[in-house]
Amino acid sequence: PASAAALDHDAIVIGAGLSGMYQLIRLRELGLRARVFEAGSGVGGTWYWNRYPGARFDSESWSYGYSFSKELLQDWSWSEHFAPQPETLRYCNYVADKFDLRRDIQFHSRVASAHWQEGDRAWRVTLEDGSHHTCRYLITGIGVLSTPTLPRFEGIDTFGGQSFHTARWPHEKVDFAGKRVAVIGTGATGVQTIQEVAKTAGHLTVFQRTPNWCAPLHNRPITEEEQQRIKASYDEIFRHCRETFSCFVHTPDPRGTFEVSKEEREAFYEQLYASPGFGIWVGNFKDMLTDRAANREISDFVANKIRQRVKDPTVAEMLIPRNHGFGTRRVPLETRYYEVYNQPNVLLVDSKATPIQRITPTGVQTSDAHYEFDIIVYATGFDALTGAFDRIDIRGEGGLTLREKWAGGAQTLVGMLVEDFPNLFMVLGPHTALGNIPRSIEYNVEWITALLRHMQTRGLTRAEARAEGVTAWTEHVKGVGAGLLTNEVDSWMTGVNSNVEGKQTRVIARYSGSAPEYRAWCDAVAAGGYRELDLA
Ligand code: NA7
Repeated sequence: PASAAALDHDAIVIGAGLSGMYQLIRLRELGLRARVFEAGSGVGGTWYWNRYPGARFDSESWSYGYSFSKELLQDWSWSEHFAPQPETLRYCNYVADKFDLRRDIQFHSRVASAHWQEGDRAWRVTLEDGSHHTCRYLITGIGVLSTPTLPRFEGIDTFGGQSFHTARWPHEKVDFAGKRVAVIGTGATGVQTIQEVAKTAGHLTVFQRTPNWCAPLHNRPITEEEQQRIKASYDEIFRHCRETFSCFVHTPDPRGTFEVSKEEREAFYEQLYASPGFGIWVGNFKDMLTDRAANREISDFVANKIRQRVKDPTVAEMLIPRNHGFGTRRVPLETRYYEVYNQPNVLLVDSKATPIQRITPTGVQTSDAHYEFDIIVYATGFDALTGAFDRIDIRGEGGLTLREKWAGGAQTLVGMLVEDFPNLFMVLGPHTALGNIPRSIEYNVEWITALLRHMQTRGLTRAEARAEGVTAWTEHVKGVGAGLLTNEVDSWMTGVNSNVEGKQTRVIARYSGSAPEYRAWCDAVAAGGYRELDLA
């Protein structure tokens, strides 16, 4: 192998979002020379790119920030229970400054390829500008929802007005006042965008292909007294998050839906509907996402809420999902979203009944009408989970590409390593536990760091997942997803994206077990001395 001195860096990290920034901090602690390559002009990842109007947390702010530094936790004060994107981006910049991260981050640097050189035991990383950089370890922090996808509409490039994908929003403010605006897409992003744009747009047309089950966010400012309480209880907050299913502050109710009377059930649903955050999704009766009849109960409850909130009964029915139950897709959290459809300047178009046929120089042509617009917003989502990996030419042993390796579905060891791709470590790779993302990121980074430390102390420089380890892990991932209604529905969580070649059918795209279960597996690998890996 090449000596460390012969390599440009000990480690290269791709991405300066929450994953990359924290990984950099930990690599420095190991005394490794690390370089972070970031495509954007600043840190923040998701919070750097997603500048669309209304972008904000659906996780409680005080459960979302990094937990690794007590000082940081005391220094930083979130202003709202669910902070808006500009504040989160400020937070990311604050972290970068506080830990002096920028000197190891190279911005405007998109990684084009990464090729493993077995002889050197090194990765050769090439940026889009053609420059090459070698390193022993390659760590990806490229996100699970970071590769935006546009619809494959004919004429999409011919539109004469302004058009934006929500995740490629300009840094300058976009003015909607008096404009005729289209929003295409009604996922979590579309919902946040629509409720904000509707405040100022001259006229707003929403193109909805599939309605989603939304629930109230109930955001509000954090009072001074709450701030003090939050800062005094961070240890407890994060301990609690570690124990919950998906690291949110909410815990499922231990009761089954039909163990309680109809009246009690209704009262519980009402209470959840009136409470902030994801409680109604991840703090509901324990069988909500596994028992069809239980799922029907909560779906009927939310459907009635929509009927109460939307004045025009026809529009209300259009907004109620028919083909999937409540919570089986990501639940968009909203603030007066349904009331938007009571505004005289807002029109809801059913894009399933009357599909968009093409984009014209002046607007949108559907199967039955032409709509004229000044601005088109594409809230059409991402090539999720594997999309960011597919955009980089990653080649492991013998020149095998990661795309080829994963052609039949992603296969990993604990979502962080891939057989035939030595010294490649993925923070939030496919099949890692997701949920409240920074909690998952911190765990992944710490696990990878512990592995590197283990190798360092033994003079080892090569780590590769073993086939048996990958098989056992993949079987586990398949097993934990069985019986979950979420996995019977098309969404990014099941690997479906109508705009991406080869992503038309459902696969086991993500880990759907609990975070504690996930960590137990990973911890066992470490405690057992990494027997699922070949270390040399
Ligand atoms: P999502 O949840 O994937 O939503 C994308 C939306 O765009 C969804 O309503 C899609 O309808 C719609 N869409 C996508 N392509 C088209 C075309 N070609 N025509 C019409 N409508 C289309 O992405 P988000 O950005 O909202 O959220 C992603 C995650 O980011 C979210 O879960 C959060 O955790 C953060 P469809 O439902 O496919 O019929």
